[in-house]
Parts: sequence; C-alpha cells; structure tokens
Amino acid sequence: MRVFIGVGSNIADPENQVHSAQQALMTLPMTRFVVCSSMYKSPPMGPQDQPDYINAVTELETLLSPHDLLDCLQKIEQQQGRVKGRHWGERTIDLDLLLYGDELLADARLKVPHLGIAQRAFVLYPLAEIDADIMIPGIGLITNLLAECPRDGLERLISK
Ligand code: ROI
Repeated sequence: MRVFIGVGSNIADPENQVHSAQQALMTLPMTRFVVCSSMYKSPPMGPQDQPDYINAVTELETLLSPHDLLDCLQKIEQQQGRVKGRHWGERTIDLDLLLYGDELLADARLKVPHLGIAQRAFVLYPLAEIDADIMIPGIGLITNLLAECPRDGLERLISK
C-alpha cells in the first residue's frame, strides 16, 4: 500500500528530530522507503507561545496494516522521547499517518485521511511536492485544496 507519513517537531533540535524519524521510517518491517519531501518551517498552529515547527512528509510502500503501521509510528515517537504535553502544544516528534492508499478509515484510534489534512499548509505543500496529483479520499484533489489553502508563513528549507 502507498502511504504518506507527516513528520513534525518544534523542540529539542527539530530538524534533527525530523531527520531521525525519517531514518527510523526507512527501517520499518515489511516496508519500502520511497521518498521524503523537503523540510518546511512553519509558525505553530495552536498556541502561539511555542517555537516554529519543522515539517516534512515521507512516502512509504508497506504491507503493514494501518494499525500495525500506527504501532510502529508510536514506537518511533516513544524512542525519540515524546511526552504528552498540553493540547496542541510543543512536541519533540509527531508522526501522523496521513494517507493509507485510497482507504477511508475511522475508528477510536485512527482516522485516515488524517483530520485537518485539508486545511494544513504544513501537510499539503510537502505532500504536493512529492506528488501534485494526489487524490485525498473523501476530500478531493490536492491541487484543489492547495488553491484554498494559504501558505500561513510556511517556508521550504533549502536542503543541506
Ligand atoms: N503546527 C505546525 N506548524 N506544524 C505541526 O506539525 C503542528 N502539529 C501539531 C499542532 C500542535 C496542531 N500544530 C502544528 O500537532
């Protein structure tokens, strides 16, 4: 299955956190790494008294089920020392299962496509960098969403 993972961090050396998470994604079982977007910097969505975020999107090809993949993502978050803080507050690392093929999933633990995907510049722009023709199931073509989504200060970082 073709899947997209959103990666974000805004504390404890965010660029390094995003990089480490991407390295970990490359070693998931039953999974082939496809590509990473550039890294992007954006002002926080949520409380403004927190640092800017570094965001990126990674594409994988996996045989893991959505829930097994989610377990793997949460394990990486734990390994990188994620702790639960305030709602929409700062985070060491955040891994979101954005898209799982063209499947629509909604249960107590997992909603795919990820909630809010359509309004979040820090998700849509890196996704579109990987594939400008992505169809977001239940929502629409990414190009149409981008047309309605202001960049909100999102900045693509020049890769090192
Ligand atoms: N804001 C930005 N810019 N990037 C994120 O990854 C991000 N993640 C979050 C909240 C707190 C909603 N805000 C964010 O979970």
